[in-house]
Amino acid sequence: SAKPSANQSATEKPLQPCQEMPPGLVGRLLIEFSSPMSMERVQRENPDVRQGGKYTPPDCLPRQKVAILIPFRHREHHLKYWLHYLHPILRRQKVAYGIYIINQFGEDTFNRAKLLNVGFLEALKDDEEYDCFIFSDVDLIPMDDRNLYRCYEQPRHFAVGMDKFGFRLPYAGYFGGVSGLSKSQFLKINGFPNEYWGWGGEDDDIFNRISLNGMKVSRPDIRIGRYRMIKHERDKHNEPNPQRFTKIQNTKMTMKRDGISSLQYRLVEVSRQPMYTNITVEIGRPP
Ligand code: UDH
Ligand code: NGS
Repeated sequence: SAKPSANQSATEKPLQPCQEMPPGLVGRLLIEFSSPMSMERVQRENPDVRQGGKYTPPDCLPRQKVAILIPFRHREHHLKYWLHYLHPILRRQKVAYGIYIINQFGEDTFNRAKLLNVGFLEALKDDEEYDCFIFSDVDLIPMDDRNLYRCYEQPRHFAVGMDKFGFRLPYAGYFGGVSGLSKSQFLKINGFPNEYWGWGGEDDDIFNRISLNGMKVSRPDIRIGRYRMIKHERDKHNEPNPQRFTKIQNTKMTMKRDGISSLQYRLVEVSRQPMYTNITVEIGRPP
């Protein structure tokens, strides 16, 4: 007979696998951004989150280990709300997870997809057991905790009904906002493109990669996949990329050479905060 492990005394029953549909979910949530938020409050309300923004369910064996990656620069205000809402939701969803902020160093043009590629490799360096990667904008909060942040048989698009689009999918191939791929799905598409500088198109390129590699995007029901976006003005140094329309026509040719296989960056700092791990990275600038 097996010896009891450290967190499982002889008198306790062995942990059972977490249920497919966790019993503690509450469904539709009230999300608002008018009351002020502070990191102290987030910490106070989430005492069971470990240093670096890590969590493991105490009462069942999680089926997946999920790294949540957020592309980031100068959005501290949004991050507080994101952590305030997401930690309790993710806890109820009963997966093991870690939160990673991928912070672009310097003031050159922003590059969302390249930051997410960096996040994939750096999260695996931190913990090689991650088997699922969820990519979330910092300003998007799910309005229903039945929208389960985990990986599926097919690449997942979570943000199907955003308030700014009248809670509808803006177009059939939309893959923006919040998405998730297992490690093998991500590697199958050679990760994300590194060559989309500035705003737009990188999510469409990722959608193309998925389709071109014989996979099909899966989504939650539109009634469950609802999101609120924190309103904001366009950021500096993230202007619409004029090359995006021609680039998304060429995914089939570019995906083999441009991706996780060709990623280059310089790590500036990794710092473990109580509610998240901060990875600051220099990713260069457009040619
Ligand atoms: N991001 C940053 N910092 C930046 C730019 C982008 O953190 O300077 C991250 C952040 O996670 C953000 C995501 O990248 O949620 C996507 O960028 P975005 O929020 O700029 O894209 P979105 O489509 O907005 O939400 C585009 C500008 C809309 C202007 C509307 C003015 N009313
Ligand atoms: C498409 C963009 C996507 C973007 C989506 C929603 O047109 O990157 O709009 O944008 N594709 C191209 O520009 C080629 S939004 O309304 O959120 O600003 O995600």
